[in-house]
Amino acid sequence: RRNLRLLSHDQVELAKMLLNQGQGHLFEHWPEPGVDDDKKKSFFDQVGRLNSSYPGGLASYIQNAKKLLADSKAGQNPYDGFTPSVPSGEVLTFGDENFLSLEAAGVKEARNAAFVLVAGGLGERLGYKGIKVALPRETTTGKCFLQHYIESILALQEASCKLEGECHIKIPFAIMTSDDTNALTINLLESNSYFGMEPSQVIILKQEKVACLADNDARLALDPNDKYKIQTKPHGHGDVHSLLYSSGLLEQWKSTGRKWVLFFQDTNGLLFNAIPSALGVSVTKGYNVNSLAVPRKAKEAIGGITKLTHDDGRTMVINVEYNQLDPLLRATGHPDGDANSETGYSPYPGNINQLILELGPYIEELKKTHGAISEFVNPKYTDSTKTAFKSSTRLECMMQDYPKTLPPTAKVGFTVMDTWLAYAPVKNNPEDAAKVPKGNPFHSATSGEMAIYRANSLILRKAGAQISDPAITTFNGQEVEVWPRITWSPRWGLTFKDVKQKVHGNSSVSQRSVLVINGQNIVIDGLSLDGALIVNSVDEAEVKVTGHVENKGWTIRPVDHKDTSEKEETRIHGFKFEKVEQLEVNYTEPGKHCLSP
Ligand code: UGB
Repeated sequence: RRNLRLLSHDQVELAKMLLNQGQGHLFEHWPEPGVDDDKKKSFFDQVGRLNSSYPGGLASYIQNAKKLLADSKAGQNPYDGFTPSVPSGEVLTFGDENFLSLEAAGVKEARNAAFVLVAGGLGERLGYKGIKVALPRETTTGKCFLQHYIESILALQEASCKLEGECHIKIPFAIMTSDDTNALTINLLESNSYFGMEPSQVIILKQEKVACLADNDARLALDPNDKYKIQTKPHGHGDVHSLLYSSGLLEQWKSTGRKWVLFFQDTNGLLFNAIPSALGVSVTKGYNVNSLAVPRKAKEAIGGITKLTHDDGRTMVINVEYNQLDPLLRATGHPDGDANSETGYSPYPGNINQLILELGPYIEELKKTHGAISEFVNPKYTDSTKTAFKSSTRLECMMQDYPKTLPPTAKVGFTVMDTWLAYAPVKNNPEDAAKVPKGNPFHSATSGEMAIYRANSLILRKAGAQISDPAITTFNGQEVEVWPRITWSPRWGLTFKDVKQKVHGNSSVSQRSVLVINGQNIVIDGLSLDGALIVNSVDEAEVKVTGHVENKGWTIRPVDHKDTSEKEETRIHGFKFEKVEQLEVNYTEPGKHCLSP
């Protein structure tokens, strides 16, 4: 009590709140005033931060925790009373008429969009020391994920504005960071001039961790190494909703005419292949919520999009996380649980956590919840009495749980696309990836990069070019398809229509080839490539690439992930290129040019 004199008025109120919430243990060990006073003040600074960063403050956090911990102790399943069934949604076929028209609708609408990247996770499963968005998306050009995302947004902005004649809209791009990723993300942006984006377009929102819980009474845990500090852990990617809401950004976007908010994760190098058509689906179907999905292999570590019907008649279409889908199915008359159907895939589409929300209804919903979304708790108990935890726990939330609180009138849909086109995350370290059951995706740096080449090769094939079949090679214990290393800048091939206009059917690329297309007005017409070719051009140049290009090219050398003489990025990829011979051409002057060796 005497320590209260050290505190400001607001801090005294926080202390009272903590006492009312049964948190007296946090300061019962405090010595008399005069000892550790600075530490006591900084304790309350931290309490203030924890209080202001949670919707409804720490008192709400503690109340929510008490309820969720009691439910967990009672063994209550959040899906009790719900029966799962396979929902219906849009299933797109790459390259058909419907796909092309949805892409066109999406590009048109992009000028009304805002993008949000959740990049606060450390990526423990990948075991990479740096931030994941700084990893190369592919090592042919070495461009990192963040550069690719920014260039893709800028390409969409440009294409969308062109349709309007002259327009000067800048698509906003928000990035959610955390203490683990914030400084490195800002540094990556600043040291690369924001990869060509205007700095004012980029908004950084840092998520805070939440207080750890020591027991079933939701008593907050003190840091084992510092008795004047509350232990904290990440709350999860669901924080993005409260941050967007409390920062006022959503209202600002609405006032500047934005209509859609597109959320995405840190390491999916194929994602922007899916954005134009998925946004087209949102627009044409009028979806308030549109989740992107891919066919899912049973037990794959991605959630399943599921229709849940409650005994009382309520229904919702929601992601059921992979560890909960199997028990839910078993408990509701599916003895095989999470199993593949005769198609070889789970009947539940796999959530890839790319969400498109319609801004108006999104704001209205968050006003009701003050940005809070459904949470869960996952304590590890010491024994079956469930009275004590092995280590402290905390509440968690996931961004895809946003639709859980929506009224039944909300239009919640999803869009399924081919995995090869839309989804290749980099999440697993080489050892874990090598242990993935045969037939399931590795989700490693190796598979993530190879997926880029496969997608680009298949897109060019669909455009009519002859692309050789892949070789099968093993890197870091993972057997992967190695397609020709074809990459292009987003401005060159934003949509399939763009690619079709720039690639003529009389072109061919051999398996051992490398093709880098870097410039907007490059047309591949009658090219026969067997080696490495890099074409760079300025916008004002119109370049036709034709004729037979043959050279020794680039060879691929396997690198063992344990080989510490190599850079960490190279080790997790499991290979590196040796640039033996290549043809690189740079068109810097306006006008028509022809590369015809
Ligand atoms: N992230 C944050 O920004 N903050 C956090 O506190 C935590 C994460 P993970 P996860 O891709 O297919 C999700 O760890 O959560 C960011 C879906 O839940 O890579 O295990 C982090 O930086 C799952 O349904 O994935 O699984 C990253 O960008 C499925 O869709 C993102 O959140 C799966 O992703 C995801 O974090 C998937």
